[in-house]
Amino acid sequence: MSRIHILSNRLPFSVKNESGEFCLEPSVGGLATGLKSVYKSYNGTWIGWSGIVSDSLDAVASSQVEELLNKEACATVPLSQEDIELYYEGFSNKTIWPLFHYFTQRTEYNEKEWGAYEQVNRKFADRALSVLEPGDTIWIHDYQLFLVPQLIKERMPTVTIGFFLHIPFPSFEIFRQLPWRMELINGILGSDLIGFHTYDYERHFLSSVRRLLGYEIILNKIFTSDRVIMVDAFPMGIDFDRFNRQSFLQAEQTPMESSDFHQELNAFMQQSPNRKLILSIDRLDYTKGIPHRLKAFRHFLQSHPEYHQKVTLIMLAVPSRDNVEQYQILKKEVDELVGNINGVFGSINYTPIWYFYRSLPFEDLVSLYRLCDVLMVTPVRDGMNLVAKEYVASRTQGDGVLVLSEMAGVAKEMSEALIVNPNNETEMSLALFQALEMTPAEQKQRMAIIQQRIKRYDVFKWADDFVEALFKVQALQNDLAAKKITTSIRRQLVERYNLAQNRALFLDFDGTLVPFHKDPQAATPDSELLEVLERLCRDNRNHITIISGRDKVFLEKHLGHLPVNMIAEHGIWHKQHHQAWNMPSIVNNTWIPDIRPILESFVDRTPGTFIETKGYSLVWHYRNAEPEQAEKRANELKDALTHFIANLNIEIMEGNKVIEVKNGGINKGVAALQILGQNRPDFLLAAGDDWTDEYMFRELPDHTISIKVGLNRTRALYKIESVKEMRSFLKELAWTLT
Ligand code: ADQ
Repeated sequence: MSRIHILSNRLPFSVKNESGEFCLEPSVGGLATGLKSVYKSYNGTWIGWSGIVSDSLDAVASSQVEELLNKEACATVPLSQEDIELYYEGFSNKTIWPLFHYFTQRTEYNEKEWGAYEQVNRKFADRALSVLEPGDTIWIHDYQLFLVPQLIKERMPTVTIGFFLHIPFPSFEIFRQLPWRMELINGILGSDLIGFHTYDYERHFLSSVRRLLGYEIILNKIFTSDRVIMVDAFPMGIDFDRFNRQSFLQAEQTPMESSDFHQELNAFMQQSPNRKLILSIDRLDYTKGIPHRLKAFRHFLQSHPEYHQKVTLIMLAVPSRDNVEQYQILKKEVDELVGNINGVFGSINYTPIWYFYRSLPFEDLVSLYRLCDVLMVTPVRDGMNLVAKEYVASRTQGDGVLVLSEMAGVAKEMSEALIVNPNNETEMSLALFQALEMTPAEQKQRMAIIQQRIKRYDVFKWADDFVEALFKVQALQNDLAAKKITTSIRRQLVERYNLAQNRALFLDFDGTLVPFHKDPQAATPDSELLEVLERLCRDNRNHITIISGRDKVFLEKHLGHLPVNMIAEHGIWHKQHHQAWNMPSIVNNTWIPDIRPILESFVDRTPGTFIETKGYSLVWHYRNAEPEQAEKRANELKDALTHFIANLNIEIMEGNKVIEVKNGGINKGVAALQILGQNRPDFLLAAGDDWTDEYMFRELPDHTISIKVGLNRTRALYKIESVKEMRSFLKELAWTLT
């Protein structure tokens, strides 16, 4: 079984210096716990930054830290103060973080920080490569390391790479604003499996891939020229049992056994038994909607005076990224709002908001989750939000209400919560009222459903699912690669070619000999291709046929000077070399005036599409159109045409980003057999890239060396990755010494 390594910005330990002695303190967060179980059981290493800047350690100290971490199967990536400022606080948190959370006005674009991001990603990749062995698996985490998958894949292609994004992936209209969008997207696509918290983020990502790179996407698989990449949603869970157990434990504790914080809370509740508590917990971040929540609470107090003295908001904000100016500004805004609300609605014995700007130990966090009647999680954007899940896991009493923003990934899993729009103060205030008034029976009913779900899909199940999907993608790639022409198969084919005395080669044009181009008229043979074809033709044992969907004018213009056979329009026109073009089957084009207006109406309604008129067929091209709209229109067009063609002897054929209407019964398979005639070659090769070529693979005799260019399913005997590879193979044949 292959080893699985983890790569993340931070290692799952904090390094402490206690009176000159370094020691490690393990992170107890859910993610660290879930992933520890993965890398430990698969014998891997966790690679990341230790949390101490390298300039603050001398050589002896840094090797001590390194040694301590090695004992825990961790490998460190040293980062300097400058790295942290430019790569982490800079590009990661001033560019990607705000942009991916839709805060375009806060997004800064800084060349120097981008340079540092690239350079630090390279450091992470280098460190990973020093640990990785061919065939290993690595799971990379989050937006700080977008470029690493590609950097690893380029240098060690046999490593299986998983990538999980913990924050939202924004819609294309947002993502496109990034000057380095191509670098970022190509970086992620070095992965074999890409995971997001929700289907929406997955959808946005696929849409960016489609628009920026034009790769073929079938369901959740991306087909690049040489690989297939799987994309899926894995909603991250928490260590449910840990919160649940702690909560049960606290229910049984005597006051003396519990923490000071817990005792203080209990004392307060005894003095004010009718007080309802609302909880709010986040890192102090502008994505979390803290000011919005405070304003909604103010709105609630204004509209419900009957609740004065009867409700308290406990607001916990964990200091976060406080070196970044925007976070300092937010802190000031929150301080002022809290002061204002407490000033207006408070009295000597009533403080509406208890505000804590600090982190709390786990036990105290659970005390709060247990004690508070309502949890308000109302971020303006949040990848998932684990606080909501932790609250649910801690409600061993079975009651409690969640007021949840629809902008948090977690809302997708908790439709039983009260779902609100965080920008709608009135709605949030109403939801708060509804939460406070909800009967215990209804609370329990809603909570039970959520609890079941969160318990089942915990962080361990999440990690297991991701790992299982990694194995699945490995198997899929092996399956797709099963027909790949290996070096030894290639050698055998060249040998067979050398021994043969009568060779026939059927070669498709677009996608096989030349790559696709936005403008089909610009996809012409270049000098390299012409040289290969000329050279192949020079050997009089070779009979080359270019078999294409192109019209005869195009083929004649670009290849007419070569002694090759040509088949145009998928088989309507034939030309044996040195002879004139002829039409071996009876076809007509009287249907064209009836069908053309249908295609024209689709061109009018779908910008970027156009009609190509060949002698006996019509083609609607949609490669340059907005991809999602074009796919939809392509289906509509097929539908519309089906009604019309029933009584005409014509058929619809779908190629690569084209829909072609042509005479029935004519295809590349029939055409290839006609060209072959009585000839019985002892080396017969057919190569093509799309399903119009599958006719050829089906009709030609069994001993044909059929080659599919690309990775999709095929009836061909072999697959070759790309046009480039195909050319290299043909070159080898052309230059072989016989
Ligand atoms: P975060 O933005 O950090 O995570 P979240 O998922 O809510 O957001 O996790 C916060 C964690 O910090 C929780 O485990 C919580 O218990 C803890 N915490 C918060 N306040 C605390 C306090 N005062 N004291 C102690 N602990 C406190 C990013 C993304 C999220 C995504 C996670 C995981 O922004 O959208 O859910 O990663 O993928």
